[in-house]
Amino acid sequence: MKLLTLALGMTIGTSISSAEQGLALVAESPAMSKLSGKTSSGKKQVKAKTKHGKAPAGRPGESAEARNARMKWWREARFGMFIHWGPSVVLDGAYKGKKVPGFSEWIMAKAEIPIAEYKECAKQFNPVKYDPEAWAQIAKNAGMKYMVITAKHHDGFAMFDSAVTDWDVVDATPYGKDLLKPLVEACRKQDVKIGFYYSQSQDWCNGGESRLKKWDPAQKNISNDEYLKTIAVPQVRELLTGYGDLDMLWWDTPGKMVAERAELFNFVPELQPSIIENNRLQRGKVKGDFGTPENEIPDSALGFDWETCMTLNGSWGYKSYDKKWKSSDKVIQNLVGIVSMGGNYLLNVGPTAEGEIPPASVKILDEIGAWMKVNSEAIYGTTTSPFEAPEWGRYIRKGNTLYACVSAWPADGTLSVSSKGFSFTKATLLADPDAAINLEAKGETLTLTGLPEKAPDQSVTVIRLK
Ligand code: H79
Repeated sequence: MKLLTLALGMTIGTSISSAEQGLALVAESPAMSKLSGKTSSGKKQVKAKTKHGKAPAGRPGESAEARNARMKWWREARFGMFIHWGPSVVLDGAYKGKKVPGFSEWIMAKAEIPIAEYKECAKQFNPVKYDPEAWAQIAKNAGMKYMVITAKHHDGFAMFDSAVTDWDVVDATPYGKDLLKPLVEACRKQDVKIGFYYSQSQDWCNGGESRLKKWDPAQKNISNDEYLKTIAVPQVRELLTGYGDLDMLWWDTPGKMVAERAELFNFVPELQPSIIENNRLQRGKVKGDFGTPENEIPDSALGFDWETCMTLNGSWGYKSYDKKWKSSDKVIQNLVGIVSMGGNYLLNVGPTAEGEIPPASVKILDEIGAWMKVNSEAIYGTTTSPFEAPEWGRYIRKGNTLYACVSAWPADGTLSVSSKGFSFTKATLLADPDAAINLEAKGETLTLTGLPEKAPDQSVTVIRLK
């Protein structure tokens, strides 16, 4: 399976020289780890040929001022939780006794399961342990400011009570209750922003598009256009009218969504004036508010709003035997790398059929949360810096403050920091604010000395320069 087409375009161990570029701290996918090299600092360093296209156009006719106001919370938030959940998790990544490689939410297509058979999953989808308050708490503890949950994935199953199909949680499962409503309420209560993922074109059970060739005659009953009109459009309307003000709509996948088809969803901003949409509604990824690198980190700022979404192991949906968890250190380094390039990080969890976020995921998120409790001022509301990424880590800026985010701690207690345009008088270790650090300015460089021998934080140690 080819996880990332992008990995093919990478060169190995190249150093990145132009301003505002950072090291691409990439997700460890099989495809990438094969190609990625090590730098002298021991970190993986990959120069990825990115294909993030042009800036999403935003909303037609919207002023820059209005767009900035609408994007404000999202640009400050920087870190969110993605939740992939649905009846496919019942299969736990296996069909007829055989493991099916790849993303577990793709199992129906990969194993070519007939609709009638796949629908049996829903009869066993009974998440009695579902505790949306606890989920919102887990996200909040990790320092995540928003959440995006699959309202409908490519299998077409609606996680809400849809009037246009029985292929939904209320009609097709023993659980019988809307799964989205209590999560929206829990998020609002805990001040976590909430958005819905909606697969608007691909739909393997209701007759929508399929990226892989259709495998069941029952899928061919209606055309794509009829599908959009009878299922996708009314369902998006249900989502935008049944849950109060939503913060985001996360479209996926734009394959056959030519302009005329995307226009069917022009009612979205009319119904929800402040909602933020990603760039995956329309083919060519021209519409929307932000770009969406998937399981991949660009190697430089993109010049527009963007968000990397990423799995914590190798699957979006739950798969008990996928134990390739990224370490919390890696995830923290990813977060810092992304934020240093002006992006957001949407990190995925895949709850079980019973309704629990896997303990292994919670453990990683707790560790990230511990780091965030000390260092989050270098994450929220920050921007890119004017400097290229140094050997030892990343720069992140907030006004006149520069955060030196150090992942390769200097053995000699000395660190060279770019300082052109700033006038720093104080350096503070966020993890140890009372530690004395000496500053010596020389030209466009600041030298910090007297740093502790051991890194206060093994993932990323943040030094605030004011
Ligand atoms: O929801 C997650 C994925 O299921 C979804 N987007 C993220 C957020 C996604 N849909 N399509 N894709 C990702 C890319 C398609 C990958 C594919 Fe394949 C390559 C489809 C067929 C070949 C991987 C391998 C998935 C199935 C087989």
